Amino acid sequence: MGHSGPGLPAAGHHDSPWQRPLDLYSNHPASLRPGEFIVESEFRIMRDAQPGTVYLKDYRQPDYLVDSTRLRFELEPNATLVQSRLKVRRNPAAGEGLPPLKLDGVNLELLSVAMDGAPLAAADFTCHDEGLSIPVDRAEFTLEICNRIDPEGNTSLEGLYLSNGMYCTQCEAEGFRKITYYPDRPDVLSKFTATIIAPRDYPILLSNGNEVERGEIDGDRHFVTWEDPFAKPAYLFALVAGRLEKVEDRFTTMSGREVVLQIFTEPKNIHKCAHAMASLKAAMRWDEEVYGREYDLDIFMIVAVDHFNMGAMENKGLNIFNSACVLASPETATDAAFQRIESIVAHEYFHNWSGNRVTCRDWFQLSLKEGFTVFRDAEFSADMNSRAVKRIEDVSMLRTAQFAEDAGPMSHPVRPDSYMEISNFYTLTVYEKGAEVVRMIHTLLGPEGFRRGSDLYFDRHDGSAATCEDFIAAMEDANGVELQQFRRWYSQAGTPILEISDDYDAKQQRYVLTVRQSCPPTPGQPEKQPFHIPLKMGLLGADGSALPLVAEGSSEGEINERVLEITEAEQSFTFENIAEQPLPSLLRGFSAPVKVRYDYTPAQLRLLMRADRDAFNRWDASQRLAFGAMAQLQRDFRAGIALQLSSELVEAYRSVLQQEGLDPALVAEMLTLPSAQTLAEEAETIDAEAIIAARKFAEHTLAEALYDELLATYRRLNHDKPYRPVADDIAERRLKNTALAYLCVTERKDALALAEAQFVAATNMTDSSAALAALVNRADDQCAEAALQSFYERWKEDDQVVDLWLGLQSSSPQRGTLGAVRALMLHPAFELTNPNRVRAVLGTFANRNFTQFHQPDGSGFHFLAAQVIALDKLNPQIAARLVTPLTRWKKYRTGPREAMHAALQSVMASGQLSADLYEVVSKSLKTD
Ligand code: B3K
Ligand code: ZN
Repeated sequence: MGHSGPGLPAAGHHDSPWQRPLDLYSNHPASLRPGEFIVESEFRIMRDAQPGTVYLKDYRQPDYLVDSTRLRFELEPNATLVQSRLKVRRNPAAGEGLPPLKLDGVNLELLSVAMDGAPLAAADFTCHDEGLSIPVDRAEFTLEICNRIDPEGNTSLEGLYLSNGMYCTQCEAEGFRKITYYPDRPDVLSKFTATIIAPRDYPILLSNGNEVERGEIDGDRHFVTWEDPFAKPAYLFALVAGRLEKVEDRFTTMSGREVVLQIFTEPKNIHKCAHAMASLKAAMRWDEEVYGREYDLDIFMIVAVDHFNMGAMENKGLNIFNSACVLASPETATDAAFQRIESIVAHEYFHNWSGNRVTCRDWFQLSLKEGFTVFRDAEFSADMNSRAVKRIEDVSMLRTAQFAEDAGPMSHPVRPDSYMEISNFYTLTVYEKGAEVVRMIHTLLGPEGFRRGSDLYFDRHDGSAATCEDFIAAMEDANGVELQQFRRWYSQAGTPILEISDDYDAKQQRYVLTVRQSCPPTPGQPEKQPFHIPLKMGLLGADGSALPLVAEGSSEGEINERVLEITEAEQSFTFENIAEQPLPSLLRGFSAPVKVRYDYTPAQLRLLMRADRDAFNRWDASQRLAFGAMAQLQRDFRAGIALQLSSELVEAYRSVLQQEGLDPALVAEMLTLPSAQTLAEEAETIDAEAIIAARKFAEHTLAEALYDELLATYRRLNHDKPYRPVADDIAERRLKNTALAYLCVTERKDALALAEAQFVAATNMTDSSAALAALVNRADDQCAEAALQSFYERWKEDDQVVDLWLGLQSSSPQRGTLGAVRALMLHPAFELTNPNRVRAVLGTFANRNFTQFHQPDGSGFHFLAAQVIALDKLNPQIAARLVTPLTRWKKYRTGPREAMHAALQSVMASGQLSADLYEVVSKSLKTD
């Protein structure tokens, strides 16, 4: 029995296009083929030449608002019919007159357009490559559009597409225009209703908000209608249809409302949802406790999909996740995966307030939601796990990858002022540096002040689209402070450098710290104004004790940590009553995203490593010590001098292993040498060969010198505890496996036997994959080969483990040769259309296999270029990301520099590039 409900077809008796079933459309007077519409020549010219640039300074309010959006989908793999009915209204704030209505639309087959029920003829409007322009003669009207799309042919994974037979969407930033014609911009907020019609063998049909109706159609199809009571921009729209199973739980909010929580996956993965569910509940509670934010719908859904361009997406009430960021079981997921899931589930959930309830006015404001939400998820993870270790992980990543981005050709401020393709600006700068900027506000205002500011921000802007400026203004107004200079963090790109010197006057017992700040030029910004920088610091006495700090003229009582506010290009701070020559502990907790230059001696660094009360700075001292030693090794390598590792470093590492009572995860971090990528970022000119030689030598020397201590550590921690992904146990496993990796570097039989034994006995993926990695990274590879094979045989049905298996090989300096990587691409498990596979094989090779990617003949660079060219035809977003390592060519020493440049040029010369790839490559090739 057919069913007729709101917005649903009932056998073709209705005359508005909205309700007309598919077959009637082909006879509709307005159902013309897209080619029959007039094509605006300027758009064609633009597309064939190069993509245009969008500027923040050109922002204008939308001419029209959309009060409600009704959507109706008839799902078919190659011909999905999309009907929309929009209640449109002239935006009174946008000016006089009735300009044409401009709707975005890409790769759509237009079937019909009607205004207030009257079909428009082809001559009544303009249709071009990027959308529609419709003349308007009234201030309010209903617009009905019908178009067709091809989800199966959509490999860009943006818009509506198919992943393993499941329909899903990704609309941020500009994917909704690949679904239907719409004002696809975040400052147009509308109430959405969506009806999904699908064959009955797609039992699960989901969209945002609450389910309001469901029924059968024509015997073999069914429909579900969803209504989202919260107005939202189109980028938060989502649709899912598939053969899925779910796990369900409940959460009672702080005001006592009950919320249903559901996680949907393919049936084979349904046993892997418990951790994501627990993380979700913890995040919901945390946001209530720390920010006073409560969930607002009756249902919250998460869906895991295999083909996804990034980690996850915060669509209102219906988060869509990359499977790798939601599915976990102890047998198949590493500790790192458990922690990643916890933080991404939280991140997407937190967006419900920082992103959805308060959204962004335009995409230049992306950091408004992303920087803030990363800060929120980082604090959540710090509260759930070890705060110091979380901070170390985040800062390592920032220093390695974000600092490199800030110094490269794509460098941009946290709030960019122009872009060609917004997808290229989902960057470490917008996310991670943006989070550091929010953290600095937190440091400057203190937790209570920050909370006052966030409360005001949410109150003021709830239900609307805001700017970074609004965020700072709320922080200022709630606290009666002024952050004028601080705003430069949003507008100036580049990593500031603090050069710090000091002077101690023993007679006066006075200590003076002098700070000079500068910031290197970045594209389009040759000169920078001084930043407002919170510099958290303390002073240590010779025995490591914390010295009391009294600032000149201060009436404060005794404290031993201060936040100095740096605002000038050069500034001095005087401390009185300092009884002995102090050792400064600077930028504690990494209180600002800057580089600190201070001439520490190795002995001073060892004191900081041992005694600083700030755990982050203890680790940072270990890094500085290692940087110094590694820089010396690189110089010696180039000078042809026999390499010798500083005994300071060896002894410092030994003390770390011997010191009692330290958090094992912190010990593991302190024992880990800076990665080749981190060394590359630190270098003035990158000498890949020298970095590889220095790192290898240092690792071997440390492993040999500390063998006994490492072995003792390994034995102490290698116990049979049932697996739990909790901070203390994760910390122990991390140190144990760090020790194992070092032991195996020696290639001693005993060490390899330990790895083999662990590989065989492991009952969790952390220990199993760590043992496999230790084996794979050895020179003699017979045993490694056997281990790899048995691992694959055991796990070949599990996508997440197969990704791990691929990544282990392509990151291996021994086994991940170019030939091996090519072979992995021919493996049946590899798919160029699956971003997780591409990341596991190609991303890992180019970003984490420094040795093989940087082969002196340049073969790695040309290989990457060829893959990028192929990928651009399928998935431009992934192609534009994958090319990143080549964009750093200017920083390399001659030889690799020219080879990387040539590889990049070959990408440019390969034909018509996507806007995504064109932007990255053209900006990188610029020589200014
Ligand atoms: N907001 C999404 C990112 C969308 C990326 C589009 N290219 C995930 C997140 O940051 O939560
Ligand atoms: Zn986000």
